[in-house]
Amino acid sequence: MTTKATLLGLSYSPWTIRARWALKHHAVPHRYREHVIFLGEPALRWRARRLPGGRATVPLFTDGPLALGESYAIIEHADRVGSGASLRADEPSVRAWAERVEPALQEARVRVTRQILSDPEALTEAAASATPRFAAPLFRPLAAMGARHVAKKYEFGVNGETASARTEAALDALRAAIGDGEYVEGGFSAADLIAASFLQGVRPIDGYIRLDPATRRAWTDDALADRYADLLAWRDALFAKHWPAQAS
Ligand SMILES: N[C@@H](CCC(=O)N[C@@H](CS)C(=O)NCC(=O)O)C(=O)O
Repeated sequence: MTTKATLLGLSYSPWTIRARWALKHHAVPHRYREHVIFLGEPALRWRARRLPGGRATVPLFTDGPLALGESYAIIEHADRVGSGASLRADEPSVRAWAERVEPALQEARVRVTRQILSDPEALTEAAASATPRFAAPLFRPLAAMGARHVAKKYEFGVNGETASARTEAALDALRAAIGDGEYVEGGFSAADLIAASFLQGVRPIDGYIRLDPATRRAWTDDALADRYADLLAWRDALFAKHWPAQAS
């Protein structure tokens, strides 16, 4: 591949999954690079230096002078320049889903970060993203610094009651929108990418996106997974039908 376009992301994270899905769906040439939380922050800031203000986050798509630091902007870009059926990212009813699930994603971030901090195995797995596997247990303190870095960056405490009311509200809205149908907004659209990737925070998808066991546990909420098993089944079917198989 000769393209210089790059998507920097966290492969298991909902925001990255939806952006990556859109790029793949539209066959937008790019290479994918995995971000390393905390240690990768200086490189992320450097890549994001052209973005106006705010936090440097992933997914981050860069292509020459173009830098897109919001997952929805990446979806819109893919919809504009790519090939294949439109994801209707410019339709207000489709776009609204990004805002609808955002408070729930914030809840997931808090829950997952606290969970990882409290689980030595999950910390070992996080450390393994930056060190050789055999040495990873020694680097748990570094992984814990990474988790605390996330808490500080996104302004929440590492202790306390974990809320799920916003997640439940988003899940109920999603259930009502899908009803007996196949898609969130009529036909396959960016709303489905957003909804399916949001469900990572209930129970991560199996078989498409690699996740180590303790990290998978941290992302799983068993009570919600039981209550919203219908949505997880919907998500699994959507991945089976629409997740593009080609590598990148
Ligand atoms: N509004 C942003 C939110 C992205 C976001 O929250 N990214 C987080 C989770 S993937 C992140 O970059 N975390 C790692 C870090 O900040 O180092 C978007 O839609 O792209």
